[in-house]
Amino acid sequence: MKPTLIIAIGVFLTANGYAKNPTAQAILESRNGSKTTGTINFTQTNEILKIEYKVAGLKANSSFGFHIHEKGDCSSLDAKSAGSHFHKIADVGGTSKETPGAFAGDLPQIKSNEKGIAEGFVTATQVSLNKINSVEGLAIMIHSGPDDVTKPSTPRIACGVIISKLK
Ligand SMILES: [Cu+2]
Repeated sequence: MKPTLIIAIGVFLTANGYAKNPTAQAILESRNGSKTTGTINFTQTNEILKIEYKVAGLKANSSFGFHIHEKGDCSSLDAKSAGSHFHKIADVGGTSKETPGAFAGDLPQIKSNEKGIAEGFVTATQVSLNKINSVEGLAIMIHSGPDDVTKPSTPRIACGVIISKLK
């Protein structure tokens, strides 16, 4: 009887998000009349969240604000349904005039090539797929221009809800 019981507990824990390297994915939908689409894959390894992106339909050879926003709702045509940036962590260091404070969801910018494709990964430690500062169910956003804390943020051109692959 005892071996059967141990196996049953192991399956239960995995189904509840205790896998060693949790993963998630967001499929980007274009917003504000853009043609931007893409896929973002998330992998948590210990304290580091790796965020791999492949985005197409961008302006060529440019930089774009890349953030996690506080609500997993990309439904509005301007993507403002996703709210502000996720979780303020300091009073300065943010990415736009509207969000001058530093936010856990402020990620490094992404850059497009001559074909308007951005591909690569960034890592983050202020957000995770674990219970603390979890980004599961939130939105990942691409803006039409670079981050500039002295200016209002640029329009939101692509948005996707971050969905755990375990479910
Ligand atoms: Cu943003």
